[in-house]
Amino acid sequence: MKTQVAIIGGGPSGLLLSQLLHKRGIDSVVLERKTKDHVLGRIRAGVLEQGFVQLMEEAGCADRMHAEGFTHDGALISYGDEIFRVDFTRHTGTPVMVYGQTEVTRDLYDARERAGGRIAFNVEDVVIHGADSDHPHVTYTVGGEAQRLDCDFVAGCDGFHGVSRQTIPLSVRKEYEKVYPFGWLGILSETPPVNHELIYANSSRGFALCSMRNDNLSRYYIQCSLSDSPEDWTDEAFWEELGRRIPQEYAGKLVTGPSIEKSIAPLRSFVTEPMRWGRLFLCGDAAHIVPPTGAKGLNTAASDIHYLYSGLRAFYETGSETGIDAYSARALRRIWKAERFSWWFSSLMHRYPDQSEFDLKMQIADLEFLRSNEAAQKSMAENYVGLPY
Ligand code: RFL
Ligand code: PHB
Repeated sequence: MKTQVAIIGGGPSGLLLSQLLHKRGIDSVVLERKTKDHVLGRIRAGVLEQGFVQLMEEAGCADRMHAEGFTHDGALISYGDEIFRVDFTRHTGTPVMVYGQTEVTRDLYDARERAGGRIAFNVEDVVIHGADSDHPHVTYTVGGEAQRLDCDFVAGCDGFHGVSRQTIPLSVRKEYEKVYPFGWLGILSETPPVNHELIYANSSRGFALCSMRNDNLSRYYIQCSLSDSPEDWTDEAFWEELGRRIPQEYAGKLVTGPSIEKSIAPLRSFVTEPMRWGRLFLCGDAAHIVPPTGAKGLNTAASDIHYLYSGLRAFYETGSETGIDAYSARALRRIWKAERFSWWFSSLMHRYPDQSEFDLKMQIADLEFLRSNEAAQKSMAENYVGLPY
């Protein structure tokens, strides 16, 4: 088989790139290790930046998002007995969009299928060959049968555990990592959200987040120990703990119900450099991870796709390699800022097992400053709604 761009990974990064390229007449093939249902079963991101929304518009996939998604102008932050609101729209002129990653991915799959896009599911043993040559190719198996895909470029959109990053030799690749000493236990429940905006809570019992997908679908998280497993937490225990961590006026309004999904995510900051090796480009979680506190994971994946798509478009339309040559540096400049914001917001909101009394005072002082200072809120709002591409 032959294509212009071989895309490893059929998550949101790979599908968005494939659809954007298609709109410009550039052919791609997506290779996905799992089934479509498996990809759609992952409950992940919920908050999308305006830049992401615009890319979905450009991809021709934003109609349902605009009809069913929710525009949020701000979010609440609580600590101790204090609660305050950061108004994103007042500070930046830009709201965020609350629309689940599952729905984004479904819309992208629908668009690729309508356009007759080639997506292979259940692919195994993916190997990228000749990434540092002008004629790379990818080999893989489907149902035990060996396949070969010849291409001009390879986009590694295969997430943190994929093969693309590992293809870049260790002599070229440098990795930066911070692992946090706690995880997030998340549940999805068919209950009305406790508030119409998100609540990020720093309590003496640990972090909690009240989020949502729609008027009758709530997403809640609590900081948990890394040794916990979802089975350790009954729904009752989860609701009780959540109620203890959020301000009383909201705890009293919590509508509880059975969870329809329950999972634990570890928290990690991770960046690999460079994001390009020859004709292989890394995008999204394949290249970088942020702790979910700032809602930046999928959004940084989207900015990578924007830079790569622009570079590939220029290459195919004019022959210019300037965009693809600049890809890694441009993407990383924005990623490190999102890494900083996610690290800062995580540090601000969680209780650390080894936190000294001094550390705690610093955290409270930082929260006090944010609560009372317009410039600090503006800075937070600018980062939360997304820095410019
Ligand atoms: P994905 O989604 O991991 O997709 C990669 C795809 O590649 C496939 N794959 C392979 N395919 C072929 N061959 C191989 N060898 C392969 N290896 C892997 C996988 O099966 C998969 O389908 O990466 P992508 O596309 O880069 O997307 C990244 C996002 O999924 C991720 O950054 C976000 O979900 C992070 N995230 C959030 N991001 C936000 O912007 N806003 C949020 O509100 C937000 N909340 C979250 C989050 C992530 C969370 N978890 C569980 C980590 C909340 C949580 C709890
Ligand atoms: C979510 O709704 O899943 C969500 C929202 C905000 C975050 C992280 C996750 O910071």
